[in-house]
Amino acid sequence: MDDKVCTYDPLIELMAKFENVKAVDTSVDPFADLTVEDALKKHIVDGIKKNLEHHLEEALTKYEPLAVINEVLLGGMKTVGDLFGAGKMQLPFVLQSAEVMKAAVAYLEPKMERSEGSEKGSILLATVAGDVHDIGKNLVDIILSNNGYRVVNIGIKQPINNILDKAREHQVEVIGLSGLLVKSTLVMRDNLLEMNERGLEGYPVILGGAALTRAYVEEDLRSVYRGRVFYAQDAFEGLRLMEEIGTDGDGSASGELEPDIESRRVGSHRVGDIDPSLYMFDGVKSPVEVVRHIPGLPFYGAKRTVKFDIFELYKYINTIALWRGQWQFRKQGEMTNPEFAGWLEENVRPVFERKQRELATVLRPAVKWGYFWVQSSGNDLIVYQEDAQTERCRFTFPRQRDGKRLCVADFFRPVESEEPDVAGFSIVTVGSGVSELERQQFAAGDYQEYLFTHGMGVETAEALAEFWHQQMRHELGIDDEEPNDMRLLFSAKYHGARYSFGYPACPNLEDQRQLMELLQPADIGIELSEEFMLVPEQSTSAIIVHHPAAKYFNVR
Ligand code: B1M
Repeated sequence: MDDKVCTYDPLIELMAKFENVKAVDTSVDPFADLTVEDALKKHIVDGIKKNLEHHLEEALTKYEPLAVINEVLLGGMKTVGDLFGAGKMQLPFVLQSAEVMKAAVAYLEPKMERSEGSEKGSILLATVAGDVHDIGKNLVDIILSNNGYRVVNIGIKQPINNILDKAREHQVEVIGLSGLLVKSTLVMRDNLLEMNERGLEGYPVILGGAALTRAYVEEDLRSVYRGRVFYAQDAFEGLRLMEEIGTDGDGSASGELEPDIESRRVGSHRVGDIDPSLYMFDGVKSPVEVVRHIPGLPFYGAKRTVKFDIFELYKYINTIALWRGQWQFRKQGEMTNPEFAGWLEENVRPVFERKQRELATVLRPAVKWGYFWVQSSGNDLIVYQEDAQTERCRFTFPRQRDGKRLCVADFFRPVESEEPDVAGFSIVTVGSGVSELERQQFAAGDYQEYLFTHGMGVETAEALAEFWHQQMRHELGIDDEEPNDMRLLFSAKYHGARYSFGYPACPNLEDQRQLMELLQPADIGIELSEEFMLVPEQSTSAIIVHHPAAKYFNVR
């Protein structure tokens, strides 16, 4: 090609480059022409900290500091709540508004008279005994404390004695309990019984967390507790309930009155129990065929690795789970699906890329994994010593009562076959640094970053488990069905399956103890708490099953 000839129009090329760049006129003050009240509301609703103090000072020439909070700023937070409720505002932006609210209150507080109580009400928040889940309760804290409530957040794994002591010490009006584990639903029930016992039913109680159902709380638990007990599906329902309790409303979603305790049924919505009869083998197995070709044992016992290219791992992050699940970016208004996908790419991918860089040295991926000789017997999986004969430990899995009557044990050769089978186990962590950073960001009031960091920790742990499961399929030689699309990988469209203890096909969390014995993960810094939770928090474990028919299923 003659390099003196220009084959394109430089002006058109230049214009194309700037096609999507919007000109921002930085000389325009977004607060110009607004009254001070509207300016402050705009700070809150749009999450803008710049010039906040200037507008607060201006407001202080007109109002007492407490009135600035109650009459102006909280109005802004109310708009935020309404927008969120109407699906017009995303959680990360709600948190940004809460950050501005916190900064404004911190600025005004020293200027208030000591006697000026600015609280609309007060609540103690705790995650119940045995449960380590923090973020749900902390989101409730952020929303309530930045909407004028005094929140005493006493943290995770809280026994009822401590909850009640702290409630009395801090003179709170309401007790809020959170928990994500199935067991926590029973702990909450026990806590309510204990409160009855001690004659403390004067405390209204709000319960939240993924393992609960509205029916369990509003029917079963209401029949147990002599006081008032409410279910909050999310932080904003918690806020609404606090408002209703404060005005002496009954707080129930349906507006019904205090339940007639005697007439309530108990038991139909119990979510905490695992029926022991599901673990008993009645001789009827599922129609899963005995697998003919068993993979060779790659090695017997456990190995560790800490060598990872973190940016390679990031490729295994399920962006749907992170962006929509953890970060809670939701479709706004009339957006079509393709428009939303485009919006996410434009607005959320840059955050994702920034967090990848920021957390590259904070996340410390480490894996322990191994292979063992096994055989099944009824609902049991027997794990053998290296001689493939001496029993080392045994897992008992539940069996579906109806339908296919599936049970994890059926995916392995039975003792009668006289040939040993192979099972894999894995345990992965991204370390404790990310949880430490989260705690700092939460304490500093960097709420949006807190949510982003937490989500990255969670989904990198999950990505590591997914990535390592793929390595194990290679190692086992069962990589004949590897999907060429990440979305199919995330839907488990491959040969075999990865079951985590505590999930529906193997719900017994206590089985973590035997897995720990097999893998000995102390050398990658993982320990098991008394309540069978993994420490560090962002860790996950699994049994790896090579049977081609192994897929996820529920046992009820
Ligand atoms: Co796992 N996990 N996990 N996990 N995990 C759950 C909790 C589980 C319920 C999933 C399931 O079975 N479907 C299950 C527990 C079941 C059980 O008890 N048997 C489970 C399990 C089993 C496990 C492991 C044991 C699996 C294993 O490795 N063998 C393991 C344990 C980890 C450990 O011990 N450290 C594990 C690991 C993990 C990951 C690391 C991969 C990851 C992160 C965990 C973490 O954050 N520490 C993870 C995830 C992401 C989940 C699910 C899918 C999502 C949790 C979450 O981040 N929610 C979860 C299933 C689920 O919740 N659907 C599950 C987002 C959070 C903001 O919501 O806390 O619910 P949430 O709070 C909400 C509302 O609930 C409400 O408002 C909040 C904000 O809107 N709310 C309140 C909460 N408290 C409230 C209080 C109120 C009012 C509202 O007033 C007082």
